Amino acid sequence: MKIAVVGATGMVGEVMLQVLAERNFPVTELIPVASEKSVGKQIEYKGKSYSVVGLQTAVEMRPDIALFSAGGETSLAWAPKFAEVGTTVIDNSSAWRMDQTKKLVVPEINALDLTKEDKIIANPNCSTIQMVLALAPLHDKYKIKRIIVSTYQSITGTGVKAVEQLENEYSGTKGEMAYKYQIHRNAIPQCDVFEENGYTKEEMKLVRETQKILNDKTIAVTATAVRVPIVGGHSEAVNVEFENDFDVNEIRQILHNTDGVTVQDNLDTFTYPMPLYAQGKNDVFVGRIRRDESQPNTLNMWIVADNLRKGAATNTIQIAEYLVANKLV
Ligand code: 11C
Repeated sequence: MKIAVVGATGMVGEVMLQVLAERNFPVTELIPVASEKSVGKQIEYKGKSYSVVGLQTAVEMRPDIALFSAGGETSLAWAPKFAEVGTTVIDNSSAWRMDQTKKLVVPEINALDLTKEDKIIANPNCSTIQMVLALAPLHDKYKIKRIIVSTYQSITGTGVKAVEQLENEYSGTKGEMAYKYQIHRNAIPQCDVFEENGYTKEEMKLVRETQKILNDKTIAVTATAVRVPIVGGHSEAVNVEFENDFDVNEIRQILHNTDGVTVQDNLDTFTYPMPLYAQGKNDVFVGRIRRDESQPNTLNMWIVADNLRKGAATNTIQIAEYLVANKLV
């Protein structure tokens, strides 16, 4: 497979290259792509050096698959150009997610919907992926009525500028600010920009993307997304009300049997997921599974994942693996 990584010098792009290598993805030719200012820069892949090329050059090279993580504007402008030359684009930006003609895919949930005709495939937002991966099998069994989610999101979701801001704040160095406020020793109740309804874009992604991936517009979702000075991953406190009653041990068993989910839930040993330990792992970790005693059929849990892995690079590459395995590219 001739694989282009668009945004190869960015944070997610770098993890994409790592995950491709780790999973031994069948790369016969690697095309690292970035904006004009990075063209000619060298990147390493499996011990070999590759020169970064520009977008037009990459289109002309007609890759089989292009993994995009270069922001919404680049995706809107360039994904169709790749698709026109026969490349299948898997896009990690928000550009195509809510487009009715595009599939929004978490492979463990809905990869079966993919066909050869899907030339631009959308990868969901990180905070959505980790939540729906745990909720999908529970929705199948008990039918979700309503989700209340509060997130504690890693600064790596914002990108390298935010990591630099936190490092500067640690060391007391002056530098460029990625956020309006200090993030060190702080919690900022704003991820991304505000929409007209008073929610942030990140919060509304949790609403809209969840309904699309679980293919059920009746699921009510309300979210509060908070940025915290953490680098390992996103954490989420999820309260979910079902139509039907459940047994907590059965929930634990269902999650234990779910591909891509690791249950870490033992109060005797103080075992529960934490971003420090999720970092660098591809799984979604679930713990603190317990009944919400304040109303019927309602569950609380704590979901953690490395937002750059399952929340971005790993999910994108799993989609690519599915396409290859099923001869859809
Ligand atoms: C964050 N979820 O942590 C964002 C980053 O729509 O793919 C990814 C934004 C997106 O701020």
